Amino acid sequence: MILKTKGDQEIIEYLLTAEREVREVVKITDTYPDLTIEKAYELQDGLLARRLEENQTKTVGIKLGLTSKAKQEMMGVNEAIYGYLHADMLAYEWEPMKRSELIHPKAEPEIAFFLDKDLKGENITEEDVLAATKYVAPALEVIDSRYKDFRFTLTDVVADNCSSIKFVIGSQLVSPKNLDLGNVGMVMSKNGKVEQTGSSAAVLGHPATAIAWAAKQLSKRGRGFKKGEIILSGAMSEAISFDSGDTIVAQFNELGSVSFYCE
Ligand code: OOG
Repeated sequence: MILKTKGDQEIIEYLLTAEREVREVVKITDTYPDLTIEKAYELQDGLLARRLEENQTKTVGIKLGLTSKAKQEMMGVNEAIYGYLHADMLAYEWEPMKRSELIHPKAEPEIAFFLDKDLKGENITEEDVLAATKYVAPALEVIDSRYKDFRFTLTDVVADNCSSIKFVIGSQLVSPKNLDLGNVGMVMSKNGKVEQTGSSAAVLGHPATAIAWAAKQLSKRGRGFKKGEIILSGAMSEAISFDSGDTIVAQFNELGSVSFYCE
């Protein structure tokens, strides 16, 4: 599907239809090469509103993306991004993920933060982030860019809600006070074979630094993180592709593991 020059609402429908029909589409900057990052976040908001309405769901948190050098290099960009998590993206370890609902999925290992305080303002520090965090947990994010061959520019991916589609949280919740969050090792395997290793240090040096960065970005738009929200702090390694029949496991030091099976 190729986008002809159209208004914002048509761009939003174009991306929503790609997701709904489970098919990849030509990236929007092929039609709108001058799309700015501000405009891309506006489109993301528009898409969010439509998706919440269409799926009768609600926002449960925020995901950060491109927070690691590995991911930035993989995508040829040098900036982090954020998007929204909806309740219907939450998947469970015990429930097979349906390959038929996904275009070309990839899994990313991340640390999830559960907030028990609001976090808002342009001067939020790493300490503020940790003080507002009740628990952290191991997580796998499934990304499924709506764009052909998973290729896009920064503005394309922001408009597409940062490729989000699903996320799985492991069962072990740990207080951030009880571990060195800046140095959590991780091994991700597919069907028992190690595919990626990484560290939370890859996430802008420390995942709380990435969240403080996002708090600043959100505050520019009069927003912030809210008590009760889940934050996915960004991939700790490169993403891996998976297909039906695959089991993905990410094992984290001190945080335990998280896994899913794709049917
Ligand atoms: C963009 C989203 C990347 C992360 O944690 O780096 C992301 C993509 O690679 O499709 O979620």
